[in-house]
Amino acid sequence: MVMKKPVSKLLALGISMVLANSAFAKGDSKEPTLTDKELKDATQIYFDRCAGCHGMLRKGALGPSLEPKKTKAMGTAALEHLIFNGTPGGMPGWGKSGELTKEQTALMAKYIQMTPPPPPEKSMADMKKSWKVLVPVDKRPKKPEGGRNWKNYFGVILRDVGQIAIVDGDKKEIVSIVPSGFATHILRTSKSGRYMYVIGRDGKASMIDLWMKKPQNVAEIRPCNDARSIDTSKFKGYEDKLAVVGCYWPPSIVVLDGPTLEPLKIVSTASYTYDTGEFTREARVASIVASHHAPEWVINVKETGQVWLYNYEDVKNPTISMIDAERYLHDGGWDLSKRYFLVAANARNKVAVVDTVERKLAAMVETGANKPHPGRGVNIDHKKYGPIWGTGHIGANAIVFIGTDPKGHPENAWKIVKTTKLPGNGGGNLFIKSHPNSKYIFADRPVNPDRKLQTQIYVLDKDSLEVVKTLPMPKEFHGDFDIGGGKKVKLRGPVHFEFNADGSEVWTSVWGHKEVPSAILVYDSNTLKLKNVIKDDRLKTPTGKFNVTNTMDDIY
Ligand code: DHE
Repeated sequence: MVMKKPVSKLLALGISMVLANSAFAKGDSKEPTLTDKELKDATQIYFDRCAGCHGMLRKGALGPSLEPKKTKAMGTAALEHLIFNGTPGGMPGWGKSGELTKEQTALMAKYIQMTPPPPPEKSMADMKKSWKVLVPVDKRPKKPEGGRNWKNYFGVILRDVGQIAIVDGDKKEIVSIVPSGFATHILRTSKSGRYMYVIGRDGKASMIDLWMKKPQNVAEIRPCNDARSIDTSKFKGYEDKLAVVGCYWPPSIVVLDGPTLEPLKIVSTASYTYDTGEFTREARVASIVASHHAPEWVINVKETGQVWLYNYEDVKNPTISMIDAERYLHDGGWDLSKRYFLVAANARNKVAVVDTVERKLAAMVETGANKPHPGRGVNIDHKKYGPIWGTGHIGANAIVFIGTDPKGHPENAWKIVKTTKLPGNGGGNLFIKSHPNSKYIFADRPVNPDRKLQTQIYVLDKDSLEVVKTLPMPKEFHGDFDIGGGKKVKLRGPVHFEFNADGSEVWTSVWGHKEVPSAILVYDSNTLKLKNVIKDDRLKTPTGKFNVTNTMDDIY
């Protein structure tokens, strides 16, 4: 069965290149065999749903390795069960959630017992072919048009339809819907906030000009086949000058011209693991942030466990400081002072702390729980503990708070000051967020297997650091939604939080199904009252939301 997905022509090209390289296309006597059509479908599903956690070469990262020697030993029936139902460790139940049919589940159980094909490479010439300046710099507005408060716009990712909704945060209106890459992952802004940079899972980067009356893409390029991160140069003197894409495949850093996205420099991240010294072809770029202290990006290389401080002053001849940290580096955020970057090393249940002033590893904190997943984490200036940063966990019920002020509060620095349990069992938390103007911290739990726990929002008090309230998803989003052909699906529940520019509201997405329009829930960030439900037929599978002011200034 073919998954009905909007596969871009370029993604399709990447997949067909994978197939052309495939060692198993004709079948191996010890491995299950598939028809050409099945193989094409399975390769696509693997890319869409599995590669992010298990790796293109299936050596594992956030999810375990799926190399054939292991999967063959598990057998088709056990694999089908796992893929359909998920695991308490955070793997989604792809069948249970309605994303994969029984037939697709069976197909994937066979596919992952086969030898992974080598994925395609990408040269500067390939990148240039995909580069388009859609609106030249001199044809763009000279000042903001449209009379709206653009610094309170939200870019909302409509994941499965490959679009971005630009929503006016004051008026709660969609200002425009902009096409993006496949299963778009994150947005970041330029330092001035004017441009929103978008990265799709298919590695397509695009930039939206928010000064336009109806914001639209002004440039696009596809520097990779698979990517998760993008950021811009934010240091004084380099504002809005450069952009950088972190590629999962080919594992690399690609530096782009900020205003046009012209590709300027490619640096491979394939390297040696920091601890065992093994060569790792699939050394993927996870999170990237722009340093506030130097013309540098903090680039986290997942599989090797190294943090690279990438100096972009001389674009053609960059200097890179490699800091040994831990595996597998994933997402993270700044501390309150924006000097220290805290990044999850999710295979080792640790948080690595990088000091961007002294340019070295400041600490390694064991969180004591399975798979820290901070998003950007949360910052609080706590009465008792001083400045602290918090993270949730995918695989355990633990929100952990860590002291981040070695000068003012040395007794708490890089130590866990508090671990908070959410009500009910199991982890499944993906994001937590707060704002200096809110009394609360908000946590989601969309990958907990229990339906009730999955669909609640957890509100923690900033003083006690305890859960003081749970907000259930409004009734209208529960129940089964008909998507045609006799098929019904459930919406997954709230995912990811973002505040408006003054911090008085917190927004969360009802993560749904691409056939079903869903909504954004807007709560008062202090009274916790549901103020608005932004509904629109175009709001399909909303996930991450990025407010211009908070993204420009790294407020969380
Ligand atoms: Fe994400 C951030 C990787 C699945 C929504 N995600 C990140 C970052 C990385 C990453 C490396 C940090 C980027 C940065 O700061 O520069 N995410 C991955 C994966 O590899 C993974 C586990 C599997 C995959 O196949 O992609 C994955 N992520 C998801 C989802 O399933 C989510 C919930 C919905 C979706 O888009 O598919 C999701 N990830 C997000 C969001 C952020 C993010 C909203 C940014 C958080 C923020 O507040 O900044």
